[in-house]
Amino acid sequence: MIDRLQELGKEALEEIKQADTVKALDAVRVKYLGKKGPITEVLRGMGKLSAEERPKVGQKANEVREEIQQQLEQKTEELEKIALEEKLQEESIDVTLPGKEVKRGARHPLTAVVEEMEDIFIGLGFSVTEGPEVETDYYNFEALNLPPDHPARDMQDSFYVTPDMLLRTQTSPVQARTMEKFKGKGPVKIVCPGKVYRRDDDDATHSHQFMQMEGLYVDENVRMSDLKGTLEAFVKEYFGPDRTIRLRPSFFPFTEPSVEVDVSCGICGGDGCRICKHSGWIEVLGAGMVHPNVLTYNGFDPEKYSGFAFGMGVERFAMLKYGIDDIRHFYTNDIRFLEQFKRV
Ligand code: 2NL
Repeated sequence: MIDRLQELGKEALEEIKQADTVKALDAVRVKYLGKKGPITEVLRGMGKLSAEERPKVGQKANEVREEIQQQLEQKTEELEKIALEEKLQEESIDVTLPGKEVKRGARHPLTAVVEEMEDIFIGLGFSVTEGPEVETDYYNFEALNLPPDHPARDMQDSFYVTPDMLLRTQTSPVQARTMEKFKGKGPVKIVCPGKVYRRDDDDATHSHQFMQMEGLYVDENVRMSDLKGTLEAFVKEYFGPDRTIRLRPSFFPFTEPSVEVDVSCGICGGDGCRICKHSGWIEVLGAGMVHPNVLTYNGFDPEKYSGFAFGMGVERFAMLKYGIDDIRHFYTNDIRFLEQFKRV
């Protein structure tokens, strides 16, 4: 019996050695130390032994059992340690790895320029007002002193939606609507940015859809000098304090008198270069004193009120500031073009 126990012990230790999971070890435990295991069975058969043999076999059985128990514990500890290490290895994070790049978007350059222009005019006391892009003939033309037979109303020059509705050709209808809303009581001091549409063939300097920003100031005693001071302040803020403006006589149906506004060339400082066509000046916008007919049409008494108005192309201002040579860049949306304005 002692030999049998010795053998069982050997077998058990060998199986413990082979076991490579906690589960396998458990199976070994049940197999050798369980109630139906061989050692229990040997102990059960001890009744048949002589009084002399009994304690010897009992002692051996205990020894073997203790040995197995101890080996099981040790091996369990070992396996648990290996399992923990594997788990730690698996879950380890290399904090020195570079992070994943997060692609950031950016404002479209025209949005950025419109917002910068708005900020400047807000600083000068203007409010920002927007309105519909599909307009009636009345607000787009008639309210602005363009009678039905005026050449600017030629069907060939505008996108008509119905005989009476068209895509606005300038943002002035927003100003006309605002004046109407004010019911003849000033002051009205607004800038109106937005998309406008003209039936032009697209090229480097023309686009059938472009952005405009118009301004309107109607109050008692608004003078030409107010217009000049406002535009000069705007240009210095937008292009830089070294730049100046000059006004030249011009004509628009909605203003009288009307002016064309030039800004001094930022490349040559006024000496003359290729950019300013050797004149030292660059034409940037049109303006004038609001025509009395326009005041009357929109409910303001021209005897009591006067006003100035101006209109400028946003693309032109953006092109001059950032050295862009083709208006189509704003609308083809090549990512290589747009990415250059991430910090603007
Ligand atoms: C340009 C410059 C201009 C206006 C727009 C305007 C608006 C109202 C009354 C009077 Cl409600 N004028 N806008 C004035 C002068 C010039 O635009 O180059 N346009 C083709």
